Amino acid sequence: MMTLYSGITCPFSQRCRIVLFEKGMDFEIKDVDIFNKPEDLAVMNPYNQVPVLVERDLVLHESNIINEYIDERFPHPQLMPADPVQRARGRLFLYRLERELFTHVQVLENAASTKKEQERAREALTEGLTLIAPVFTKQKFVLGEEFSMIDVSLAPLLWRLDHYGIKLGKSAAPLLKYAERLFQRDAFIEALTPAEKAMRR
Ligand SMILES: N[C@@H](CCC(=O)N[C@@H](CS)C(=O)NCC(=O)O)C(=O)O
Repeated sequence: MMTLYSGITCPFSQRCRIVLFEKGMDFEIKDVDIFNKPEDLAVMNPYNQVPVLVERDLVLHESNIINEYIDERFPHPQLMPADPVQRARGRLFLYRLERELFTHVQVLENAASTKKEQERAREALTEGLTLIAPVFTKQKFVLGEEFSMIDVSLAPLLWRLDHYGIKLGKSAAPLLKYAERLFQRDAFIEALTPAEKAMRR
């Protein structure tokens, strides 16, 4: 059985919880308090961060790498596109999400960030999200009409917009509609921790 070490408010851990629930197989989630980390976390992950996935002698860290492994190990429903060209495009999207959006999420999640750094991160996220919003006037999900791993990776940020103090303008309405579609999925709802539920009323 797979065990996921997961932070109860960690957006990266939330990605892995969503995938585990989408797959509907047996797994165990161990909640980690990131302000009081268990000693063995640093043994499992050299960066001493959650999420970490353990399955027998396999120990993985990095949310997107964990998720691709779960997707290949339990192929139904498949979350990375089956076609190699689309799959490559999907990986590029995942890379760009990290580089252009989630680097700023890291700043907002880091208790040591200054107010100025946080403000800059909010501005960059507002700009980045507003830029991708028009995509959702034409299609239901990031890659087209099918829900995929890229939607999984983006969802935890969209869930936290109010929590992070990010207010998007009218032109981002298609993105917010898309977000509601993600939030209604059974696996998304099941994967929420009580602390995450409290982020949105
Ligand atoms: N790139 C990593 C980021 C993981 C991450 O930033 N985890 C945070 C919690 S959201 C953490 O464990 N922070 C504790 C620390 O860095 O000391 C991933 O995608 O899994």
